[in-house]
Amino acid sequence: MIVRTLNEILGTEREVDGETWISRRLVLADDNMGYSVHDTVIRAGTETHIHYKNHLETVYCIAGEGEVYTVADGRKWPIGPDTVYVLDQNDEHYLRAYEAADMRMVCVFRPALTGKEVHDADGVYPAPEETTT
Ligand code: 9YT
Repeated sequence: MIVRTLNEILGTEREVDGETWISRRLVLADDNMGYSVHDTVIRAGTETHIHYKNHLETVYCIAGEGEVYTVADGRKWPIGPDTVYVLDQNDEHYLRAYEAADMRMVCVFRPALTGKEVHDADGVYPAPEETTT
């Protein structure tokens, strides 16, 4: 069994700063679970363009308020505590955190991230070289 705390990964290479967000990667590809799990803070007052063409992501919001704008249908989805959104179509979107407070999200990626990824200019993470799923 693996046991890990947020506190012990803060300040290590498992903590990745994407400017508008900071991702604390609790479970990664080398744990061989087929998915990765991140505790991610979205900085208040920011907008992030995201298009995970190579990954599926589920995001559960536990704090803060914001919205997701999905490009394909032009819809705005309010996101706040106790709300999950599921990017089951590799949906291109804009994630906006309102000014009042940072958002805190639990993110699950399949296939798992290796831990080194940051978004490219199109909001994409590169495809994994190999996956366990
Ligand atoms: C919610 C979201 O997609 N934020 C961007 C960062 C990403 N989830 C990560 O790597 O933790």
